[in-house]
Amino acid sequence: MKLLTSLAAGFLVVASATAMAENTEYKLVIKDHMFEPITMQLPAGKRIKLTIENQDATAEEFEGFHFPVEKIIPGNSKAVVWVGPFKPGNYGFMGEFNQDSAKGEFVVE
Ligand SMILES: [Cu+2]
Repeated sequence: MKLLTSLAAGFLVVASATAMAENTEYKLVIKDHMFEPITMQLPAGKRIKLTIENQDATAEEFEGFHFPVEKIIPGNSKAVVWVGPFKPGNYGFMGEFNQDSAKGEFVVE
């Protein structure tokens, strides 16, 4: 009986963590000095946990044009930044070390 109870509790914890992840966690990849995806849909009014995975060998700096985030991500590593809450609209960002190719946009609805 005790075992069943703790299994059920464990399941509930996992289930709520998954629901939370779907709501607020997003991932951007940097590859060949470009962002994937280039356009990312985000919900308005929420803090967004954004994991940026730099698959290139060289460092990149993630920077928002109209939101105050600047983060250097070394080559072949990941970093987490928090963005928002945003009002609906479009918010461009770039990789400052490769500005010609590394461009993207959040589309917030
Ligand atoms: Cu910068």
